[in-house]
Amino acid sequence: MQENRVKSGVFATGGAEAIRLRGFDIHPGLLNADAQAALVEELRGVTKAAPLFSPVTPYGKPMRVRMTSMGKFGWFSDRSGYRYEGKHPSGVDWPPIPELVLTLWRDLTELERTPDCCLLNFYDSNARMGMHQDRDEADFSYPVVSISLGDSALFRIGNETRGGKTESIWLNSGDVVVMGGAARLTYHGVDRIRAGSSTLLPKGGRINLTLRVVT
Ligand SMILES: O=C(O)CCC(=O)C(=O)O
Repeated sequence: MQENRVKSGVFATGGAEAIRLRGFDIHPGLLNADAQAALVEELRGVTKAAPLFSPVTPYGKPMRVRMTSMGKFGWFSDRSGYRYEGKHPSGVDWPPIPELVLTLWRDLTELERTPDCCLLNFYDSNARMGMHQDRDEADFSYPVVSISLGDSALFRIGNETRGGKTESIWLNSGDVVVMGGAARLTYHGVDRIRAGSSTLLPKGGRINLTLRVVT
């Protein structure tokens, strides 16, 4: 168990203690209901300016999640490979990362450096994400911070190499995960979404935000 390190008080419910699972720090319910609703409202503006799109893997397979990004860079994939791009596929700049999210990053990581990408993944009830490492960034000493909003997701954590035994945990709306330190390159993925488990998003589904230092 780890102490909940969030200091600003704008997010914390003051409730559950952090759970450490295979080096990932999971903060259950760190974003309270008001913070979740405020964030979803901001994200509505984000997806209006930089709409969700369905990327294709380098193998030509459409990904099951739809996505967009905020910040200086956005994550992108097509037949040329996985990478970060300076613009949305439509040619517009990626919208700025919401201040609420940057405050959360600063409070949790205590780092001077702020993320230059906030990737937004939208999962409908059939979407999932295969086991993978986040390794398109230049410096793995910076953590990736993940925020869950909406329906719950079964999150699987593996090892530093593909395969082997794994452990899973349900991530619920408002939960925040810090993937850093020795676990920064640990394989992880989402096996399934529990449809109807949250009322945060009127049409259902799940939003996951991941904050990344790219360069
Ligand atoms: O949706 C999640 O909880 C994880 C997202 C993820 O692994 C990623 O964006 O690389």
